[in-house]
Amino acid sequence: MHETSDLRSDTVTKPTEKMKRAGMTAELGDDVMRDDKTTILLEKTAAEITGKEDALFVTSGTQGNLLALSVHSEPGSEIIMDEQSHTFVHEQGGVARIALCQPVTLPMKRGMMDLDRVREKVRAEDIHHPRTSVIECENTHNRAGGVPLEMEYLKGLRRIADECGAKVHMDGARIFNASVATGIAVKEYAAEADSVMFCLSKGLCCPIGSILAGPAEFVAKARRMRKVLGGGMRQVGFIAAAGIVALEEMVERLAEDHRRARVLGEAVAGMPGLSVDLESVRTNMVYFSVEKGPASELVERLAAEKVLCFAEGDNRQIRMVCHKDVDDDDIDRAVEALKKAV
Ligand code: TLP
Repeated sequence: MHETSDLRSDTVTKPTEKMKRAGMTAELGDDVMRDDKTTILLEKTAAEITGKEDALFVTSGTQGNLLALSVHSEPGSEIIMDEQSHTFVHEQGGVARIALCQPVTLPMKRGMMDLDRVREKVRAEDIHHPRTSVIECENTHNRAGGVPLEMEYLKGLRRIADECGAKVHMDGARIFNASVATGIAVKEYAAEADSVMFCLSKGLCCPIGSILAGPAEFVAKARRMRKVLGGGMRQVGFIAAAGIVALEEMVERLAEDHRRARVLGEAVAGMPGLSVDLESVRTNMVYFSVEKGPASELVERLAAEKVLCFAEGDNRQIRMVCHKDVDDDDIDRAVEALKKAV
């Protein structure tokens, strides 16, 4: 039994022994000089998996999204994204601050914006208007409960972007969760976007790092910009080695996290005082609403029972995330703690 049941995020996952060994024995070089063979292999593998020409190892998902949105845009242009997206809510306004773009936001349902409204937001060419440079989507969509996006939606975004000459960027922080849940290949999802970012440091359990994949010219520009952001790393094969292990060995097991999230979601559904939309429990997350009192108070009572999680949104919701370091006993403990604490 774990000392605590840590359901705060899949970012808390610890690297496996094999990942640590891989780092210790990796072939290393200066990656800014492109001498690090391990990083080059990780990037090549990631490009193949996403079906893109090239890929770049970046320090974090936030950095990957920022690079993509900066490279695809011009200062003063607009980026369409949903108002619950990680980029809009959790990335400190990096698109405004560093990419010098204005975000245009729309509501979402199950992680998807209404396509007619997206089309309405695209700017007509006019000397007074900013241009629409990028449309962003998030797959799986975190604040929608970790739901995978529908292919029809992605194809719709692609069509709109093509009509107006904009790019599509996919924040695929958890694209492997989407793929494992739906059976749709990562490559197939990524084919609808110009660029895709995915995280190695979440459910795939790496200690650090994300990937940004896209056309070779785009990746070359992102590599340059990564340097100016201080993200040019040297013997980074030390951590890239864990990424190779993750892509080889940690993807299929995500199904276990999804199964546990389902068990947890169904237990929560039967509890008075809590409500959960079970249709949104498709991958490794369970978001549920607390009918009485601020969710943060329930979070504190759960912590006293050694169950860790976060209050979300307007402090009415709680998020619990399943991952490699959460087992069946942790789920049982979370259910019992909830029964006691609600
Ligand atoms: N999400 C974290 C927190 O920042 C909220 C989490 O615990 O879920 N895109 C998506 C969809 C994400 O959920 C996250 C991280 C990121 C991007 C950013 O990744 P990092 O943390 O590597 O910058």
